[in-house]
Amino acid sequence: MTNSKKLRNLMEKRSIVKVGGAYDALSAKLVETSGFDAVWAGSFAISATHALPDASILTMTDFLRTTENMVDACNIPVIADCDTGFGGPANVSHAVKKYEKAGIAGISIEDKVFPKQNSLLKNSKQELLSEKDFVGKIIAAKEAKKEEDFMIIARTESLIAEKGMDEALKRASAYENAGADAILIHSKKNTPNEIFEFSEKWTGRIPLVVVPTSYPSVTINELVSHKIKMVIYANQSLRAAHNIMSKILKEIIQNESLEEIKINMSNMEDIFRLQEMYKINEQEKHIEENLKKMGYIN
Ligand code: SPV
Ligand code: MG
Repeated sequence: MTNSKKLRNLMEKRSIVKVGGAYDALSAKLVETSGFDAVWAGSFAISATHALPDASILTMTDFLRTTENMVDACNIPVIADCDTGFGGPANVSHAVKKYEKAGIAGISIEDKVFPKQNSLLKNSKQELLSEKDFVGKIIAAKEAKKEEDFMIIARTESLIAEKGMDEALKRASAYENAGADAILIHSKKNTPNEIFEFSEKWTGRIPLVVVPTSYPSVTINELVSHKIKMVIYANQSLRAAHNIMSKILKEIIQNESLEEIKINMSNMEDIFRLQEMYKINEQEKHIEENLKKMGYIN
């Protein structure tokens, strides 16, 4: 079954699809083994692991390479954050073709002007692209995909850009008409109220997706009861890794020996299992048995 079909099935079967943010194959694999339904390859986290701003600095190829590693490591579907689609409609078409070919289950594109800045950055420039131009990108995305199931998530930044609820609803509706498969409604408020208002007023047929980074107190039950079909925990894995890594490195440099380190680390066994080191031993045994049978060794 293709990854995009897997994602479509999850959208049908689950009351809410839980998506965990990742920034490389290791974190994507941990998202999978922790029980999430799908992986979010987010531009903030991937840019951060390159120690670069989340501001359309990395290229499509950079994001694709990282996301392909995640797909190769995982059995669950991977959804790629494609920012503004890397340019105009022609860039969106190209991205959709490449991402679909790489086994990515779907992409998200947002209605901001290129170059964009992270939506949650204080005092940042948050300029919306015209509705018409973004609809053009959705048409390009829809026409470029080969598989019907490949999911095109249209993300409106109307609330981030403080353009109001009516604008958000009008744009979401236009994006549905243009062929989007889901609407990501993003908010920078520290309560879920405007997301709930949006969902209550939303009369479209396609599902709603949210990223509750700025309103972390929202519960799964509240999201489900407000008809939210997908929740993306976009950057917690990155922030956790950054936190623990900074602490442990400081401890190591300040202490005489590793024995004095108080912070828990995973042991090497945990990592060996994740990278499937033991499979190599099994394979070697298997090859040896075959070589014996074939008379190459005794
Ligand atoms: C990301 O994870 O890159 C996102 C979500 O796009 S946010 O950082 O909130 O913009
Ligand atoms: Mg992003």
